Amino acid sequence: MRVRARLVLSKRCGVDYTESMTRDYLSIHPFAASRAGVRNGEREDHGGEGGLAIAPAKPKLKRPPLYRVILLNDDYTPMEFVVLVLEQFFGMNREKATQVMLAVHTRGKGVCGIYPQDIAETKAAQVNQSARDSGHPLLCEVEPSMDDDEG
Ligand code: TYC
Repeated sequence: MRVRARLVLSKRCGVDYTESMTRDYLSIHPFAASRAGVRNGEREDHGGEGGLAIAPAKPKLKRPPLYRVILLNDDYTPMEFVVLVLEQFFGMNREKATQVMLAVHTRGKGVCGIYPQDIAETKAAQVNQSARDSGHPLLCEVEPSMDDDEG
């Protein structure tokens, strides 16, 4: 990722100097950058010893693979309970929760949300536990989604 960084050498350093640079982000004190020969985003080769070796920072962030949380239909769980579950665990308002519940009711299954794996599994487990606690057979499961970068 390219980051626009700004180096400001303070008056305490004896220089009142502002330089705008476009370069890979380096977490480095301006003074060290100056000593390392970093100017205008480029490394000046001073040769010999005493220079500070600086490797460009590599972007480390990768988006996690995503998983669908799937709600399954059954003949016994009350519609109102399913709506409440969708509101409680998936942040849906009543209108959206009712739409999703009816889609699951008519099609047999439906997607409640898409999340990183740990969040998806936690939500499915919360739904299943809540249904068990209330004596309903409602089931929720998780499946890999093709909607991410790896898909
Ligand atoms: N089919 C259920 C009924 O008629 C309602 C229902 C909807 C159950 C969605 C589960 O995931 C579900 N009472």
